[in-house]
Amino acid sequence: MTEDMSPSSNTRSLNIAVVGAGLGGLSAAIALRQQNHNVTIYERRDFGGEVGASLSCASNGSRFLEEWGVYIAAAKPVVLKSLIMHDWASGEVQIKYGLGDYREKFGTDYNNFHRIDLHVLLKETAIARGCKLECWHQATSLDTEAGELRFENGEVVNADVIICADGIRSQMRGQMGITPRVTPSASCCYRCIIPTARLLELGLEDFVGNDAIEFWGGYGINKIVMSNCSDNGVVSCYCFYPAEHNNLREDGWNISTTPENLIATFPGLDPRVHKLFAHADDIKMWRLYVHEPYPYWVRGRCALLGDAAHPMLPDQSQGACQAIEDAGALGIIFSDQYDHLSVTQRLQLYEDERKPRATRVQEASARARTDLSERIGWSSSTDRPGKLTIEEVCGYDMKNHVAGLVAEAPSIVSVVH
Ligand SMILES: Cc1cc2nc3c(=O)[nH]c(=O)nc-3n(C[C@H](O)[C@H](O)[C@H](O)COP(=O)(O)OP(=O)(O)OC[C@H]3O[C@@H](n4cnc5c(N)ncnc54)[C@H](O)[C@@H]3O)c2cc1C
Ligand SMILES: *[C@@H]1O[C@H](CO)[C@@H](O)[C@H](O)[C@H]1NC(C)=O
Ligand SMILES: *[C@@H]1O[C@H](CO)[C@@H](O)[C@H](O)[C@H]1NC(C)=O
Ligand SMILES: *[C@@H]1O[C@H](CO)[C@@H](O)[C@H](O)[C@H]1NC(C)=O
Ligand SMILES: CC(=O)N[C@H]1CO[C@H](CO)[C@@H](O)[C@@H]1O
Repeated sequence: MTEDMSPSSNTRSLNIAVVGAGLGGLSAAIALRQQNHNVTIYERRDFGGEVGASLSCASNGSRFLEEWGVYIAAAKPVVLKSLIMHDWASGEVQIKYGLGDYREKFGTDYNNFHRIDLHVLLKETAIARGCKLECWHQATSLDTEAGELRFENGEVVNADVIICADGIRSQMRGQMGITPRVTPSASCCYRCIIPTARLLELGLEDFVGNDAIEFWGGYGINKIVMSNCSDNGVVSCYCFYPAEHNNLREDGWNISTTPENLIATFPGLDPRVHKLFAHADDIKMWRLYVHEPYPYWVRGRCALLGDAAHPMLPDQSQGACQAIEDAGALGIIFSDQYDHLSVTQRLQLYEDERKPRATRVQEASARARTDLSERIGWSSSTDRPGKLTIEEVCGYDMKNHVAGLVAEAPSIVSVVH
């Protein structure tokens, strides 16, 4: 496989392999397919293990979904209208921060999805657009220079570009020579869901129909984040508590606990939330880790994307949005406009475009863990210099930024790791 030195032509398509069919990998596949590349997605499993909980998608994630023509309504989002802060013990509403003019200001709705719905939608869209999806292909090794990918099942494939979107525990990252520096977070999380109908049966109508993300706590480790995420009426709760509380060594996506234990984890909390917990479904533990930013994201023909590149704490609700932005950047950079650049140059441009911003959001997510006032959207004011704001996150104009990088930094032409 030779470097792309051919003169620019409008039909030059590349063979692109994407490792991992999570939200990031599927988004990348859709964005690259949109630019007429041939895309194959390799997923280690089938899709049994998807996590049932809410996932909010701010405008600069939703913006790309709209640009790619993803039919967002099919994933039945709830359009968020406000953020509500409750007193921990009494549940009294302390602040209601309206997002009323959000679409006008930022161009799209603030969509709250049930993550399985978004996953199914992206998977179906990718396939309908002509991406190939190969399940039961667990990637095991990578030759970054040759663009060669090997799988546990013995298959070997070559590609012009390999996008490694294999999640927070990425194996491909190690194949690219990166050893993450990871520490367990002092916060751990239980998440659970409950149908709207059951809330009504329980007399918890206060939590119905608010079109809001509702918080209890958030100054210190304890924090409850509740939101309605599906027009079928599924309410999802994220419940953060000190990791030392249950001294669990176990890890994984499928560790359950009982309603009794969930209640006992949060003594003194609003009795209405305890009542909800007592009748919640699918209560699962989610261990959290802090990853320091990696030294680089790109090697040879390979690039990291999504959680594989910048795993972040969930406290800004930006993990999926940042993965979608990564995919958006690939779509721009692998468009005809930049096909005078080689694959290596384009991937370097991707890193230059994305790494500073994703790192900034990653750091702001860590700060927001024990300080709700750092959460974007919670307050859009600039009450602390350097604070990440909703304007910065949602007012980001990536196309101009990429064009600026190309214009101002001819060095991308010569960078080699
Ligand atoms: C409970 C929860 C709540 C969240 N809430 C929000 C939110 O509100 N807003 C938000 O923006 N983000 C949220 N996030 C973060 C967001 O879900 C992630 O940042 C996003 O899903 C990352 O997508 P990804 O595709 O990079 O990784 P993943 O979704 O982890 O996907 C990786 C995929 O790669 C596959 N894979 C792994 N290894 C291999 C291999 N070797 N070969 C082949 N395939 C492989 C996996 O099976 C998986 O399908 C939340 C995350 C969790 C867990
Ligand atoms: C992409 O796929 C089409 C149709 O299968 C094929 O004609 C074309 O050669 C492929 N492009 C590359 C770069 O392999
Ligand atoms: C999760 O665990 C439950 C038992 O607690 C089991 O029935 C289920 O099959 C598991 N799911 C997955 C995807 O492993
Ligand atoms: C969630 O939103 C849907 C549609 O907007 C609505 O029908 C349902 O009652 C809401 N549930 C709650 C708990 O707010
Ligand atoms: C990359 C991207 O979608 N940027 C948009 C973010 O939102 C602002 C405000 O709507 C737009 O102007 C940007 O184009």
